[in-house]
Amino acid sequence: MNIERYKIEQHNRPLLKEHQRKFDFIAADLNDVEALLKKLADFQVAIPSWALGTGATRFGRFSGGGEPRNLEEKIEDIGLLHALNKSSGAISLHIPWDIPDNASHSKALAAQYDLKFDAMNSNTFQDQPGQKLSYKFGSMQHVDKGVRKQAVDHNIEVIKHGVALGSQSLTVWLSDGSCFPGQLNFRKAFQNTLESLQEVYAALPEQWKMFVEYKAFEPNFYSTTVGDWGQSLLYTSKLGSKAYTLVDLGHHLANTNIEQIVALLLMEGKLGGFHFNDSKYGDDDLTVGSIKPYQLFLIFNELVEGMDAKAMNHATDLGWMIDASHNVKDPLEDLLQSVEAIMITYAQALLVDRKKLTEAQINNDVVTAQEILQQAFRTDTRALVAEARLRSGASLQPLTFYRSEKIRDRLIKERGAETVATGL
Ligand SMILES: [Mn+2]
Repeated sequence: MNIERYKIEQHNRPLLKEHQRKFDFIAADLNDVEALLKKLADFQVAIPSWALGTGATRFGRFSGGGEPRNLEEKIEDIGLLHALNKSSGAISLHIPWDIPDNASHSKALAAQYDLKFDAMNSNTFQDQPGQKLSYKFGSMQHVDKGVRKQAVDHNIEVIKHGVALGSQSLTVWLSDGSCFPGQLNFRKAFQNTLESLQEVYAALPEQWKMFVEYKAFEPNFYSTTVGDWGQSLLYTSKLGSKAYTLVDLGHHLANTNIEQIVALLLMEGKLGGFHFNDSKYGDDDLTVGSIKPYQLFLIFNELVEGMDAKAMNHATDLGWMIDASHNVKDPLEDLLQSVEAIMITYAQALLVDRKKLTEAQINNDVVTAQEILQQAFRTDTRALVAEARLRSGASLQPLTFYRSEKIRDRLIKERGAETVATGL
């Protein structure tokens, strides 16, 4: 479904006056509002192909209808989001759920919607129909060399699909681990995994990056072979300069200080990418910013500080992606909310008075340090984000537009009420 530009302009028109008032109010307090707006406009968050359908728990799945039936429709859905917010200009594919029939066709379709192919994601956490060997007891860690080879070959295959689409990174998330004490020899599991990752690493094209994502638990509940940022950093350090650690917000134990992890990985030049979501208990995959917005702000604060310290480009030097699942919301509405939450928080982090914060830190002025952070966090940056969107030709209120245009109803009409997107 295409969203015509004039429709967006038509929708924006009656909202302009109110928006201008709010924007002028916040802009009056800012030093270089143009530079800030440019950073916001440049910042793009990749949408994963598996977030476009209604996800599920092991208890059930309640589809909302109109889900994309194939890769083309997934690209269309992300194109739709991008037309509304101009901040979702990338798609992250999962193999084998999204094997393109015709890569050049998919690439051309994505380009039509101004979308790039972000990181490719491999899958050795499930057995696929017809697969020779099982991943029941792990993939890259497996005691059987044949299983490890199958997992390596799959990842190399994923790289090939990525090359054809113009992607430049591979994300490896392994569910490898053990459910019971004694099941694994930890050292051997690590060494097998490292050896497997090295074989994949050797197949990376020149410009490519490899992201090693960690997760504390689930589906294994006793040990995970890439279980935390220390283990991921160990692998990526041994692998080489094209290997980076990927942080998924939901993959930590409760109350982990993720912002500190981010700061240190950036310091080491080993933070590669980010998966956004939110959670209350574990890997809940809830809408970004819906549960712990202050934590998200503190993380963004470290991201901005750490990237600026290394003169990194905020928009392009790290891979930004949403990794979420939707049980009760329309996935597209949820993704609009998630992207909005990311942009609002990024804008807040850009407002932190770094000079004053450094002074406060040097003077051990704990109260002032807290005041500075919370001053930025409590600033309503929505008008800044909306202004950046407006200037990029997007909607002032993407969610309102989505609803008033009855986009889900139109998708159901077009695709049917019973469609189920591939994925989890
Ligand atoms: Mn993830």
